[in-house]
Amino acid sequence: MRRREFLRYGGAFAAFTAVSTSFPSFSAAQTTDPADAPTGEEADFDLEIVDVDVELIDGSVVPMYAFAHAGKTPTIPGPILRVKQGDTVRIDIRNSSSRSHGFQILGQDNASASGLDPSDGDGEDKARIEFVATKPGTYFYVDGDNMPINRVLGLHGALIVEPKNGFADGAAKKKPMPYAPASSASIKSLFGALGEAAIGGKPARFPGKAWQAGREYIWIFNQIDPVLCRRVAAGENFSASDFQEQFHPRYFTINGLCGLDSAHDKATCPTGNTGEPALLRTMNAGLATHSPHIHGNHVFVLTQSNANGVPVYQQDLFEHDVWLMPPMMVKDVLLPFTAPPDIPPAPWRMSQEKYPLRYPMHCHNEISQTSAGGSYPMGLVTDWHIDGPLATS
Ligand SMILES: [Cu+2]
Repeated sequence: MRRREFLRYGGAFAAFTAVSTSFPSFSAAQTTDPADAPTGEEADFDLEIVDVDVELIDGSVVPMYAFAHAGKTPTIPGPILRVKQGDTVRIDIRNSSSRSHGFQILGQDNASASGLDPSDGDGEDKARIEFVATKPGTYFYVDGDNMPINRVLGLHGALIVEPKNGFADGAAKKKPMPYAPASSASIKSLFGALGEAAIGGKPARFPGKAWQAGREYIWIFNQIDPVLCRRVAAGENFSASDFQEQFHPRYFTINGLCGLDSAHDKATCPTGNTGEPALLRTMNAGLATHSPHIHGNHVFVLTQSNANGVPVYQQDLFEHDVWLMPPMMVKDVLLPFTAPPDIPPAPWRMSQEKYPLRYPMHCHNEISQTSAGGSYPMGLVTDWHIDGPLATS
C-alpha cells in the first residue's frame, strides 16, 4: 500500500499539463514486432492506483482515488495513454490503494482486470492486460469495479488510439486526420477541406492550414460530491443505485480543474491562430449530463461513443453550438478556428482586429458553472483563444 498522497491543486494541474504535452514519450506502444511473446515482455504502461487527498478550488480537501504511472505523481484524470491502431498493448496495474480495485478500457476487447486486492508493497503484485488496439478514436479507461463509484471518485482517464494511415488525401499526405480514411466519407471530406484554397470564384470554406496530428485537446468532465467522498473513505459501502440517488455534486471539473484554473491551464485551453483547426476529445466521467457550449465558433461532432464505449464515426456532420454529454459519453469534435463571423477584418482602419480574441466554453447545465454551492463561475468552464490572424501553411 502506498501512503495516502496529497494532491495540491496546483500540483495536480502541473502534473496533468506535463502528461498531456509529452505524449511522444508514450510511443513505446507504437511499434509491434509480430515475434513479441506476451509473457515476460515489458509493459507499455505500468499503472498504479493510489488513495489521494485532493485540494479543491476553494481550498477544501476531499479523499479520492487516482491513477499514476507506477511510482509517479498521481493525477485525476489519470495519465493519457496513447497507442496506434493494430498495436499489441500491454498494461500492468498495481493496486496501492487501501481498497480493492479494477481496470477496464471500455470499447476494447480483453482489456479489463477486476478484483485487485491491495498490494503488500513488494512490487510483485500486478495484473497484466494485453489487447490489440482497434478502431482509432478516444476511449475511456476506468476502474470497472464497483461502478460507478470508483470511477466518479477519480479512477478514469483517456486512451487514444491513433490511426496507422490517417490521411484524408491518400498518398499526398498533406491532410492528416485522426481516423482511418475509410472511417466516414464526410469526416474525410471535412479534413480534406481544412486549409483548402479558394476554387474559382468560390471562397475557401476553411482558409488556413490542414489539421496537424497532435493538435488536440482532451476535456474530461467529472463531478465531486465531498460528502460521498468522505463516507466512502470512512469505509461505507454503497450500492450503485444508493450512490447515484444520494449524489449531490458541489464541484464540476474539466481535467480535474474548475473555473479560473481550467481557463489558465495550457493543456485545457485551446489556443492557435485563425485557420489552425484543433480536435477536442470530450469525455464525461461523472453522473451529471453536461452540455458544453462554445463562443466564437461552432464545432463539428465527428464521433460519438456507443453503449459499449466504441466510437461511432458520424456520417452526417453538423455544426453544433452545444453538444450533449450524458454520463460516460465520449465525443470527438472539431474546433475549426475559423474567423468568427462578427469580427470585422479591418475595423476603424486597423489592419485587423486586436488579438488575442478570448472566448469561453461553458456548460449550459447552469448548476455546473458553480463550485461549493454557488461560487460563480468556478465550475465547468474554460477559455479558448484565437491568438492572431489567418495562418497559412
Ligand atoms: Cu455562452
